[in-house]
Amino acid sequence: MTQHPSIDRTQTDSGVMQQRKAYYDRIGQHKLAPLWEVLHGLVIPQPKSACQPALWHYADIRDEIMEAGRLITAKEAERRVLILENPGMPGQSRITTSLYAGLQLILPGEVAPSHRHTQSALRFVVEGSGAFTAVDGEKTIMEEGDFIITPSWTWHDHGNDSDRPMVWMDGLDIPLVQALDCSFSEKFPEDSQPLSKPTGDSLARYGAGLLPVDHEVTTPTSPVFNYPYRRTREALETMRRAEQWDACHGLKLQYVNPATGQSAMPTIGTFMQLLPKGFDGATYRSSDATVFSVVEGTGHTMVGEGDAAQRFDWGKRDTFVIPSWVPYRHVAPDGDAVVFSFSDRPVQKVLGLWRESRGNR
Ligand code: 1HN
Repeated sequence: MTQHPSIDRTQTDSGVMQQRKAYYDRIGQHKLAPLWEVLHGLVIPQPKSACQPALWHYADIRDEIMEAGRLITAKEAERRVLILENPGMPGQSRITTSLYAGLQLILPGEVAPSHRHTQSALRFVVEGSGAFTAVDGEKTIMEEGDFIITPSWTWHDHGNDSDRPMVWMDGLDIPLVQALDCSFSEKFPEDSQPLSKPTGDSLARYGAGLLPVDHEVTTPTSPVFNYPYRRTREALETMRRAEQWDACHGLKLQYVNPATGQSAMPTIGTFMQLLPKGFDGATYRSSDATVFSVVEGTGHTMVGEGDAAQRFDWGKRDTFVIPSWVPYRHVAPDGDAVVFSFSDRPVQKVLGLWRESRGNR
């Protein structure tokens, strides 16, 4: 077999390497680079993420959250939030590769001033009762376990007229929007936006299994912006009687936009699941890294496989994150557990990228 002299193996390898290096330097001057040096890192056989599994016990961090309340006001901070930073991506303000999460504190009497941005946000109430958020001219009072949406480019401000601190988890598509270079934002001229709708209007109008007769879908985000936990919990409690348990998820529901049947938010999928007492889940993995927030009960999640497996023991108000394609299984030995979660699944699905697998496949 004849070979091109320049890649003749009889030449010393180091000679070839030197020639290649010189070549790479030369083409670099033309803003060119050799794909063959990077191809195997670009197109890998399965996800290998910088995102690491991580767990935040609320009891370990609550004092530090409250300390932030003594060090800076919500108004000065604009948003007084401790970022839940993935330990595999320090300094990058992200909990997964595509999503941001943080814990926001709002004290009695405080206001977080009105602004809007292209990033979509969710709030998941972790502690407290009676604080409010206003979105697009409507106020909603928030309770533990409520899932609230701030759609892209809607004015939003928060306040706390209750007599207790409120802490919620923020989930935003910041890294996703950053990757697309389409962050826009602006401040509202006053702290609070004017209210144009009665409290509860959206839930009544769009969240009662009905829609206004002439409703037209103009945005991908759900017109319901507070999904009260009371209703979600009741759905799970009624459905459990059917005893149709999923081997991996127990009883898991997804929040939907009632006007489209799609996910409630276009970029973030949101879920609530019930793990009944004694649940010993089968192994599961999916390509959407997922953030979990425990609403009720205790349990543990086995993360990873073999010697690398970790056990995350969790209880009420704890947060944990499972990276893309890392196998895990949930266990709830001591009682019922209810767990909220979110991920970029809707984005992966619309792009035809999403995958899941069950068991040890
Ligand atoms: C934001 O607007 C909020 O409105 C919370 O409460 C967290 C993190 C980054 C950028 C904007 C909020 C945020 C945020």
